[in-house]
Amino acid sequence: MSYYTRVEYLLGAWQAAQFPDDQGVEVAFAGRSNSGKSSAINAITGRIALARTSKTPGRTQLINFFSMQPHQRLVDLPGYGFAKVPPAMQQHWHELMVSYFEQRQSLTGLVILMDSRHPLKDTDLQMLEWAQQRQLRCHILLSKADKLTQSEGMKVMREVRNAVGETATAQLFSATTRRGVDEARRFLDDCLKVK
Ligand SMILES: Nc1nc2c(ncn2[C@@H]2O[C@H](COP(=O)(O)OP(=O)(O)OP(=O)(O)O)[C@@H](O)[C@H]2O)c(=O)[nH]1
Ligand SMILES: [Mg+2]
Repeated sequence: MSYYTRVEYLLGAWQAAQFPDDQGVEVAFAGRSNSGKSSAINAITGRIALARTSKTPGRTQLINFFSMQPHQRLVDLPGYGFAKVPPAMQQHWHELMVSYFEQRQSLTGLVILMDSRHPLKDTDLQMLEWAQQRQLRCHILLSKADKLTQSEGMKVMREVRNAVGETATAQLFSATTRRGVDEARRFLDDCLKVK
């Protein structure tokens, strides 16, 4: 059994003051609203309803922290790029994300979820740039790969790998079929070695 199954919900933070102690290591999951971040965390940890998923974009408004062991965490970030969110909320989201990325010493890796049918949007590129500025290891999950044929999947993976170059690694992923779970865990394993 994988140690990811030992994961537990820690807390949801609406402000930086609520983040758990900045000790140990953590990997954050970022991506557009509805890209499948919460579903990916559930698939990777093998826990069906650990992170709440929704058909309504913008559901996860908090930064949700989960821990496998003390000082070893996965972080479900609120989705970006959802136009129907009121401007004040977008502003709050932006400030919360900036303070998270600027402060968080324990952040050792970033997973960016992109719907494999709509990858590389402007907001995804901005997230990649933040990761680069922070010199964070970055891995792209091309999600919902079950919606693509084999050849469509290969094509999108080639395109994304070409576009991001050395900035990030990328793979196809499906929370529904669990395709790519082992590969995703290998990235997490590398980032989550307790310092
Ligand atoms: N077919 C398919 N649907 C998926 C997959 N992963 C997620 N979904 C669906 O996509 C929708 C959004 O998934 P979530 O995991 O809630 O997405 P999220 O990125 O956490 O969304 P926010 O928290 O709103 O930003 C849900 O209806 C999921 O069931 C997948 O691998 N395959
Ligand atoms: Mg979510």
